[in-house]
Amino acid sequence: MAKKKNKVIITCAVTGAIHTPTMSDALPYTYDDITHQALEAAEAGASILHLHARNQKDGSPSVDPDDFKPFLQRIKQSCDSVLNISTGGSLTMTIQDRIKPANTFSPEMCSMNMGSLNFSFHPLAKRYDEWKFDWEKDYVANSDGNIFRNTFKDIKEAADTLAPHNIKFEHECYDVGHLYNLKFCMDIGLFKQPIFLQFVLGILGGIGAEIDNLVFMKRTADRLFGSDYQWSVIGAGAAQMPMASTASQLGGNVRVGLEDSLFITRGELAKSNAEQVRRVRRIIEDLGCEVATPDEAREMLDLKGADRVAF
Ligand code: KMH
Ligand code: ZN
Repeated sequence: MAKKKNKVIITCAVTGAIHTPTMSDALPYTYDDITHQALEAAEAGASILHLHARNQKDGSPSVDPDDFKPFLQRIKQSCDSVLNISTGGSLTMTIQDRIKPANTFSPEMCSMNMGSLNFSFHPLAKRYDEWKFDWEKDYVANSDGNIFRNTFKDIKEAADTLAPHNIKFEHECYDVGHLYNLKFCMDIGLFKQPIFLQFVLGILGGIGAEIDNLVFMKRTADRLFGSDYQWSVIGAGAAQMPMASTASQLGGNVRVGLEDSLFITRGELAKSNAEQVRRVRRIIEDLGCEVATPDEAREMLDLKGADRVAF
């Protein structure tokens, strides 16, 4: 998997399952808004769109394929970006439900979470006195009791179920141990090179968003996987732009989007996903790199092609 010199792939994760509608009016949850914001992000330079679905009426996370279909088709018809379907769902869902959308739509890419962890955002609950929807407060406040479950058995079930689709996995690694989990899974034949790693830094329960930790993850991956892999970074919350800037200078790719940070700068909510994409693009270009087009991303990640999806 060749890294094109100086080319950086921007992934935009449009809505996710961490944040809730009360936290930002910009967080999309209707089919229309997810479509609109995904297309704007693509236009701004996101060559990969990482997509979750939500319930239309109240914005709660959904893994119902019927909640993906309307926006997958519309986004595909109107832009060339690679569509990446989450298999993360939300923290309380089973792996069987979480993989249904990818198994139904056979996208070019989907996420693959490489280990279990405490995954909490309960401190956010204190910031709000009133909530737009009934489900939000408990969802956020009770996340201190959540384990994001991705056992070896879960990973094998996801890998075996999705194997016929030739999907490129975004291997989400929230700590160094997850890289060893991935290596083990490769050794038993679940995943093959060339792989695409997403280092996730700054989730409460995972490794902290510090440059030392990013370098540690990268050096560990170099030892485990050699040179035939691509990597990208998510810095959660306030770490989003600092981690992205650093990654672009270390030869990596970047992920932004309202899934992982609602802000454009400290204390200021982003108006849209596209605003974050434009900001990171400007940083990347100012630092002397170029943003990869969707076709360049397809070549860099060795993807099957947009004509081989099922939507
Ligand atoms: N929001 C990320 C830290 C997934 O979609 O599979 C986790 C995530 C999981 O993106
Ligand atoms: Zn996600």
